[in-house]
Amino acid sequence: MRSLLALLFLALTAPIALSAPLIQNVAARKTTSLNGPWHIIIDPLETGLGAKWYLNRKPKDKSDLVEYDFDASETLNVPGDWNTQKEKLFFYEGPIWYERAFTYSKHDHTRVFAYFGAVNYRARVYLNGEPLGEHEGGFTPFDFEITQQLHDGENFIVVEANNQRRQDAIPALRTDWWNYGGITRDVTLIETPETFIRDYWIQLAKGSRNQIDGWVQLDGEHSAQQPVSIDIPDAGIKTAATTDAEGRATFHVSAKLQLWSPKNPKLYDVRISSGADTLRDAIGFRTIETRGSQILLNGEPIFLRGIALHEEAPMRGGRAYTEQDAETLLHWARELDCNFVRLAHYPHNEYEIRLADRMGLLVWSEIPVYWDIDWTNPQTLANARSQLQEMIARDHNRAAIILWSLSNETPVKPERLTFLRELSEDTRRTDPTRLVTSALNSAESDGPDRHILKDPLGEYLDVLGLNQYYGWYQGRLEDTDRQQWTIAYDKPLIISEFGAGAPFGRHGEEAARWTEEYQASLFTRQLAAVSKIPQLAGITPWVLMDFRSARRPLPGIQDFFNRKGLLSPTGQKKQAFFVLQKYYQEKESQPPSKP
Ligand code: GCB
Repeated sequence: MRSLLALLFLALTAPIALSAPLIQNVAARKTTSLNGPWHIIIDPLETGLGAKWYLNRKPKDKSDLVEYDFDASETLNVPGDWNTQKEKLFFYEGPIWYERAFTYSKHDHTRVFAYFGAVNYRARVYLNGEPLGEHEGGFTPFDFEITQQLHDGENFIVVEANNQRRQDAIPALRTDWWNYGGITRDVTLIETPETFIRDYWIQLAKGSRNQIDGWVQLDGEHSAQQPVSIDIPDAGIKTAATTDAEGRATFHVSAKLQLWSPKNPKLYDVRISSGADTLRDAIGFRTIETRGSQILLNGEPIFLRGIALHEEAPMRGGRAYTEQDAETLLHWARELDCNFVRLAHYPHNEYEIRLADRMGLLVWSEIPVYWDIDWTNPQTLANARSQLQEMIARDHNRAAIILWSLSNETPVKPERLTFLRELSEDTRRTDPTRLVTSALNSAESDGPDRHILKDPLGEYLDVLGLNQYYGWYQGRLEDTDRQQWTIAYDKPLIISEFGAGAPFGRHGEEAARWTEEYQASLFTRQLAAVSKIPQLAGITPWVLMDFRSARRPLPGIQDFFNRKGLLSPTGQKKQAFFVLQKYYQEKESQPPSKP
């Protein structure tokens, strides 16, 4: 029994990601990009692992049998999904082996790490034929130290990327977005001193507007008892701390700061140094809390004028991964007069978060615990916990992020509550400074035209998200305005989704589905209805731009796109865009009253 319990404990606590703790702020370090063309071998029968393709072998002589050859194989661009780069891979799900040669000049007294922004979904990584490790989770970064395996001169790196869906994975088998596979974000080699600043957390102390609480984590042989300095010249802060036996220096410093907000997204130049390592970051300081059903930013009530979006590339299609993609998407949100975005349904790339920080857009960031998953499987829980930790680890210095979302539209049942309660506790332990939310969808009927939200998960959230599709999946368009929702908690509510499908340019009468008129009318009616909910603290309608989904085959209308976007994939604005824009402009001119 004891060993069984021990096994269970191991299974519950064993991290799925076998990579080391994340390296913070890659852009500020000495790096070499491995972006560009990589050779690929498509491996639908999963031959590569057994046949050790990661050895990248060449025939020794004319009689030697080697049945693969990366050098002679076709290429895919990294970063990028494979589905939109080659037509034959459009629906492909399974492993693809990537290989790329590079030269490197090694330096004494330095360490080198291979950092992957994201690989969807599972990655096994090898350098010069040696395994580095593996990683599960398609939207979070990971890194491996390669100091030992790296050669001075010629090297080759091999990645097996596998986007096979699995019942026990996160997400599981069904999603309403495209399962874009491959090395979808930047690949970077990072060079650091032997002892270096791996991570740091510099934010206002919880509940305080004039005290910065922080820590700096060193990594390396000489990380204990080391001096660390943190300077914020613009705020007149120059402080020092010493690391403990684990290499962590903590500090508390009082500060007179211009607080970060959508109206004044002030970022301070922060300089951290220790020994041979120095880093700079641009960090904003703000508080976020709730009081009853209000969300308070820097102590003041704020209404979140939001929009939900996928990480789908505007104009060219496929997974978004460039700074330019983020610029286009977030500027559309800004044009709508948003101060808030819901980044659905998984952590988006770091360019987007950093841009939100600079633009003053508040962010809801989510892990892909989506619909029904394998709630009772300890490996699935470990996987969710690890994706959650990685999401927080990468972005914990970003003022823009105010909400960590644990899940989207998960069915109410006891095993799901146990699972999500665990994630809620993890989030609070890891980051007590931000709010915890989830997009719920279990409002029940409470009489004619009345709905009540009393999902027991609400107890473990700071802010409730509610997705409801009255007028589209449920009920009649013309009855939408008079719907009423009761919320069984005295907590802020965000209507985290409503919407209707319409391809750009498809017109007809208001009552006709798939027309811009129907969509615009639904927006008008939904906005009228949800505005009456007393706890309403924000809205993120579904969705900024049409996005690809294999669940949406209707020819001539969907063509494998979810058409609930306010914009077409090439940026044409539908009528509903202007309905929401007008609502937000009016909302902005009547700020929420102080209690
Ligand atoms: C939802 C989901 C979202 C879908 C959307 C839809 O409730 O949260 O991922 O794409 O509905 O369009 O059906």
